[in-house]
Amino acid sequence: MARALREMVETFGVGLVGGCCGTTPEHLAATVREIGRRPAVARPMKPLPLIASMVRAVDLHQDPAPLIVGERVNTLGSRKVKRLALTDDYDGMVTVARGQMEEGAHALDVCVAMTERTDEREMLRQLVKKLALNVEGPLVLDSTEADVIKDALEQYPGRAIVNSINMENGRARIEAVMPHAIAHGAAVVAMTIDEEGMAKTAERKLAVARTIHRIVTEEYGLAPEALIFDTLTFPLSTGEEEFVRSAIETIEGIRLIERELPGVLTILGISNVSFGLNPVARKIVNAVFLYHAVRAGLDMAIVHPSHVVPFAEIPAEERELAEDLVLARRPDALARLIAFFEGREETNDGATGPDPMIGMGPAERLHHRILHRKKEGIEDDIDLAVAEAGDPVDVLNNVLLPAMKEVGDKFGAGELILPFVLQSAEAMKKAVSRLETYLEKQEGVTKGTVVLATVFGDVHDIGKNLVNTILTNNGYTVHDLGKQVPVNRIIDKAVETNATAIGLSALLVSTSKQMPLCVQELHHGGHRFPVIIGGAAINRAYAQRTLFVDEQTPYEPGVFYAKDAFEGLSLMDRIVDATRRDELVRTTVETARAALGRPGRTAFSVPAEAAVTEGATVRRVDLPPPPFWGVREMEPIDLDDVWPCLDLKTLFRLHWGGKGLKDEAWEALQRNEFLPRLRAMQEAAKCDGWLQPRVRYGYFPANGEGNDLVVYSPDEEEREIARFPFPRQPRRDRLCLADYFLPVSSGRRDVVAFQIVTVGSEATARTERLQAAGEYAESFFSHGLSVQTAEGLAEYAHQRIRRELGLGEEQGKRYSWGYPSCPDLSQHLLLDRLLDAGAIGVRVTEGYQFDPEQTTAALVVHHPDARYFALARTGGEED
Ligand code: THG
Repeated sequence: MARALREMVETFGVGLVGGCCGTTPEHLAATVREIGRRPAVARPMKPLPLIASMVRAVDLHQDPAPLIVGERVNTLGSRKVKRLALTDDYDGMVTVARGQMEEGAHALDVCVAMTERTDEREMLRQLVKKLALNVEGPLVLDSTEADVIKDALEQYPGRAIVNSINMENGRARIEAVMPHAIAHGAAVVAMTIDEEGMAKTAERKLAVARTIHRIVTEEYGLAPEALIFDTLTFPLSTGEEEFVRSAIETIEGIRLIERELPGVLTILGISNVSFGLNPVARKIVNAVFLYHAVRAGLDMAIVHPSHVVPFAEIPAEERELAEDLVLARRPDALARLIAFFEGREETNDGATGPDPMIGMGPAERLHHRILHRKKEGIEDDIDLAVAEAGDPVDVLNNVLLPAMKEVGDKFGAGELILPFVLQSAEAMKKAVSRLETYLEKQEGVTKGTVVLATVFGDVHDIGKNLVNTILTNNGYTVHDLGKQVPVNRIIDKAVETNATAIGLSALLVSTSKQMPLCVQELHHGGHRFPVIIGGAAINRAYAQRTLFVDEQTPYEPGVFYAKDAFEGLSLMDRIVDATRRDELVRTTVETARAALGRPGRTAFSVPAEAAVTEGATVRRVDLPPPPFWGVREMEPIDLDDVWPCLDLKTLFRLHWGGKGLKDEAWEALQRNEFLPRLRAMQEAAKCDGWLQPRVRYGYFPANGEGNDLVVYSPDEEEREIARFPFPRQPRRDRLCLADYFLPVSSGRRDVVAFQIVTVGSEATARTERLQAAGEYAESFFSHGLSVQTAEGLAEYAHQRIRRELGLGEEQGKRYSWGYPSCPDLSQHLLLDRLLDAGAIGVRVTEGYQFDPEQTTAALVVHHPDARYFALARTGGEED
């Protein structure tokens, strides 16, 4: 026996021998005699390109390539998985993982990152544990956090792939992640990103790959066979010039890396290439991209396995369209592809996972539905919950209001964006409406009554509508008087309804002056309504000044500032409670006194500059000949021509509430929520005509005179018909818009263009209808799109004017009223006179705003030196 062992040691390099149960000391003594002590034989070890789960090893070199990595067990890549993860439904995620394996995945990418949660580390550990026991395929651990990767590796009983490292912050990520990868013998995905961002060209991708290769193989001793490069790709759906060739560069990058760095592997997230396209088009584009990437040497692909269409099965025409796009073979490839697939529906896809509400009682389900914005079926749960609790008021106070409070808290913490809050409010409204059928005979279920209005002269009410939505759905009775409401109507309504408080909103500095006016009126009339104010032009300091009806006397019931709808709600909750209200009034007055009492803190003071009339001389330039003199309406405008001018970033971030998000969460929000919604709304707008783009514009003879732009009649060049005084910078370059026009003294008339664009009043009407119908989110989205479409239309008109004047890229700046160089909104009246805004259904309000709200006007300056400037800032003056 001992001799046999020696043979094993000598011929096969066994490093350790011994005995356990059944062996005796004699046997071990014989073994020691036979073998003795000898140094362990170093065995030649060739690292194999294999990964493994607990039960299965998988060759990274699949034949045929590629190795399929299932993409869907990813909270950033699947709505369903995110839902499951948010409710800690690990079994649900295991089911998705099994499905991916059944559909043909060799391995699974696993990611549980979410902005809604902070426990990614624990979640991934849990999920990895479950998956290891329930799914045969090896795992790709996808996280940006080193400690998340560390715990997952420790949990995993196989050889995993770490996804991923990069050089976005130099060596930091490598240094954070590599020690764990090495300790656990994992393979590593390295993305070709460095401090300059995602490498765009094949050469740059190779260069970044070389650097990473050197560091991880030489310094950390990673085998090239365990190093998998991801050459990353950008979506082709943007059509942006900069990215037209990105798929080609990605494919070329694979070819270069496979050639230049022997032994390493390559991987790609295929679906990225087709984000933003319709699902049918996506499948085809993905398939074509995958085909070409594999031909270039791609080893592994992250995909939705059942969505992979064999290249040979794609109809020739579709293949051609997709190849045109992927291989950048023609400039109109994107448009042709979109047109071809427009309206094509998926046959059947995406079964819905297990319902997270299984096993919940009615109260718990109500909470879940409100938090997760699921209004379908909420009425049945109200019926059940009322039956269970016996008292509808209980259901309101103990179930619905706490759920809405949680929504508000999450919004406050930046975990929810506004449209989602509105969808929760929609669910809430449906629940409350049902609840009201039980409440008919009960008195006093309202927490209080609020009279709400946007002040006189102001046409903006999206913010006020939000306040209405939140208060209504938190148990208050709201009388919403709409926009442009005069002070006396507000007060009359408050008296009539015996209001608990008055809420006032204003967007503009000019109209916000209605607020102190209202407070003065209330004070002199001896009224007792607390006032809450808010809106874009309002801040806490303004509210503090508004609180005081004269130097010493505060308006006794109080004036309070609410920065958003939820602060308004929290104020109301204190106002309806007598003790908390006294405390609130007292501290508000004290704070205001302290703030206003401090010297030099009159927050509204604009430094009084002596009027400056002289600027630097502006060089003379050739005058562009206008195509006509006077005013015209642009021929009927097709919305499809306006969409390319839409500023999506402003729409999504500012108007649709996405500004709090970044990175993956922001990307996911765009592709999962905003882009599909935008496309649907654009289609709808074209069909039912709720956006009606109209433009009036004109060219006039004009001159500068001091700080004034003087406009002359197109028919009689001698007759002055309008004069626009503009402010001049008091310091620095002393710029003033009037300078960009030939002076009167030159004896020649210059030319100025004016434009006014609107998308019509139906947009406003639609927003209001939706709001009234409780479709809060849709109303909010509609409003945002209509405002931004008006901006896009302004850009469209502007481009047209520049073209007609024959101006180059950088020439022909557009100035709208309300901006620093052109601040005086009352000049809208002059513009109205010049262009006859009424001809396209626009009028100017008493506050000098346009009605309908989705209207904007501008003047266009052809002078090549014209630039945007601010007035009194001390730093850089570019606006
Ligand atoms: N490289 C590496 N890792 C990656 C990526 C990569 N991990 C994540 C991602 N990119 C790959 N995973 C996905 C997952 C899903 C989708 C795309 C890429 C996807 N999801 C649908 C969508 O957003 O339209 C799903 C919608 C839904 O069901 O909710 O397309 O590039 N190393």
